[in-house]
Amino acid sequence: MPSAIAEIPGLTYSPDYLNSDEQAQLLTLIDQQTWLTDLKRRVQHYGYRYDYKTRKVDENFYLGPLPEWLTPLAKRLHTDGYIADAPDQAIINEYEAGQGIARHVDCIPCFGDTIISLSLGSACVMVYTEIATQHEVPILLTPGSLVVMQGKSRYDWMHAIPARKSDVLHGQVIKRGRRVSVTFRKVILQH
Ligand SMILES: O=C(O)CCC(=O)C(=O)O
Repeated sequence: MPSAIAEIPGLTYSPDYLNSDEQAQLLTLIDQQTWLTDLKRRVQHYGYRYDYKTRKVDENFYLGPLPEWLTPLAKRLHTDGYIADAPDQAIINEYEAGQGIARHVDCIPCFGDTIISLSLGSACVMVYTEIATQHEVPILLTPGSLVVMQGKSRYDWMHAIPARKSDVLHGQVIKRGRRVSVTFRKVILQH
């Protein structure tokens, strides 16, 4: 395990979860769907719509089951033991070079204890920040990899993708291209 990952309790990183053919097929399917354009970056929401204004999901935002083309992957993550319940929500984010996502903890009352992000396209650095200490740890996410947030990494650390065109890691400049991520979650409904 690279030492940076060991600094973040509860974080698992699995490179090459999807092989290059699987990555290309999934990216083609994603690009055949409709992108939402209300944010700076384009997104697609499945299962439940996430409301960026109220920062939550509830039963009124149910869109239907995950689409047929995404369901096998959601099930595979579950049967491979990455998540206790099969995910029922996915957000696909597209980042052109220079785009990012502000640091955040995924909605605690809305989503279960496991958040899984699959990377496609370009590599990028995700920066984890421990809330209590503001200690930052950059983690390189390569195409086909999974990053799984559970425990402290899910609840006590924020994650962000700085909006920049390249990342510098261990003195090496890594240029960014278009990255597409698929983040899987299990929704918790409040009653
Ligand atoms: O792009 C990613 O890997 C992470 C996306 C994310 O943090 C989110 O959708 O909340």
